[in-house]
Amino acid sequence: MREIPPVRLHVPAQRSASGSAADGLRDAARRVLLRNWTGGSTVPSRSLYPHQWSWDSAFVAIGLRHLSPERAQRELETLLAAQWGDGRVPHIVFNPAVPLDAYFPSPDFWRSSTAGAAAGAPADVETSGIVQPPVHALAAWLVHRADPALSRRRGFLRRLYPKLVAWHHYLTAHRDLGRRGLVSVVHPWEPGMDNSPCWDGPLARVEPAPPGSFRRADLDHGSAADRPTDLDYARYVRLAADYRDHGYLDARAPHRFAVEDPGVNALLIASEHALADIAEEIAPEIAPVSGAREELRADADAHRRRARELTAALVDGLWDAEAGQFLCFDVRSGRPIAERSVAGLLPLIVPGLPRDVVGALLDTVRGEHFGLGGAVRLVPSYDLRGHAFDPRRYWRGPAWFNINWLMERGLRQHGRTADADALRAAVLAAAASSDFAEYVDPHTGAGHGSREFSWTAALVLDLLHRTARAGEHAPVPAAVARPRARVRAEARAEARAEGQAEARAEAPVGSGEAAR
Ligand code: 9WN
Repeated sequence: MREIPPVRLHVPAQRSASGSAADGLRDAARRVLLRNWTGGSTVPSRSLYPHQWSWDSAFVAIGLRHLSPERAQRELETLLAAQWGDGRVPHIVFNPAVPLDAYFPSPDFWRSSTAGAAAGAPADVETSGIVQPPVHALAAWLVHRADPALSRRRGFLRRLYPKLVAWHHYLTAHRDLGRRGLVSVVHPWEPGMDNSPCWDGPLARVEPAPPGSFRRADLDHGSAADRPTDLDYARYVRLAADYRDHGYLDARAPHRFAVEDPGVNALLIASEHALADIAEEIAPEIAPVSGAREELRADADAHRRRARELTAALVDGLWDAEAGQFLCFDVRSGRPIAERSVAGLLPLIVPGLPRDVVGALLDTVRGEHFGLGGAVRLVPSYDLRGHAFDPRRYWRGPAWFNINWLMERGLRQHGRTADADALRAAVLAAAASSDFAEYVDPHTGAGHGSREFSWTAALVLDLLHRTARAGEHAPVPAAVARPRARVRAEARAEARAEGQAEARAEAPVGSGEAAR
């Protein structure tokens, strides 16, 4: 088994003094990422999630690139080293040094290296058998942009590109369960929004695993009032066990839960655009004699074409004009799911949406159901007026930092600069006051879940970096200020770590300038 020993880094204690609030926040975020780094990747949280998670690592890499572009590259490389032969990128890569009872379901539940052998699960590392949203190509592109010279020297994009292509191919070839040109998720953990009210209907058809047949580890660290219920867990377990018992083979598994989620599909589209950029970027690095260079240029066109086809399928299949947002679609019942999840707003990051769709989405973000700029400062995960709204329970209302980071990009991409600036400021304030919480109550900003959460810290670093480059003044609370001398010394160290990081500010996701 692969060894990823936990490393101990010296992290100076936080001090209060006169450094600027933004510097203090940056410094605190940096410390979180250093603490949560395990030598080849980052754990989402030392207590609740002590392994590597797929979409967490993508968001972490996006922030880590400002601290160490090389670590950011390694974060994604470590994840993709655990990719399966059929192209899937598993949602968890287990650290063999962590005791089995630290997280459930543990490697002995998934048994990937044996049960997943027919699907090409690696023999030398244990993983889960399900997936998470495909943010990785987008992350790889952003990481490359932080230090293109280092990236070229390490062959970062050249090595990752075929893996990312295989990953997208797995999703489009094996997961179009509804045969509507869209990707389906087969477990509530796959869209990353585990306990969304959108899953209540489809999950109700799943027979729960017997209560005594498993032991949850999450309640050792998290409050039961925040986490999914035991009944939800029993159904999660049943679905995962059924998939495993069918060799994780999509053609064989019963997939009693199959849902087209607009968030997952939107992220796939954004990542297809990023793949086009990556193909164009690496084409000149390939020897002209082989013909591979021309192939890559053709690949770039194919990625853009696929992105357009997926966008058309997204609008045809999941747009609900009356709701003013995208809805999930229950493939088993053949019906849309009448719940407003923030996943239905994430297509704002997709370039090339019809104008009326964009207009309606922007109205919905600020309207009564999501209340941005009115009832709330951060976008909630679920309808503020929904029957299942709960401001603190997992994905049933709280605001999450990765989602708000994506929404900020979406708003900015569509020219809503004032809204994007306000959202950015609110994200920074909530992260600072909650000690980088996993998520917050959208009304009060009170932190919930674990603290020192990696993607919260990483995305704070990313927002601060872009703020500094744009010369903007994001209002940041002074909760984490510390001495100026230390700030300067660490800024010098950071500059060294960043090496030749580009001084160019990023343009919005997608567009011709995708994700620069
Ligand atoms: C199951 C790690 C993950 C996130 C998910 C979040 C939560 C796991 C859990 O934590 O899910 O994958 O045990 O609840 O919902 O988005 O990737 O941070």
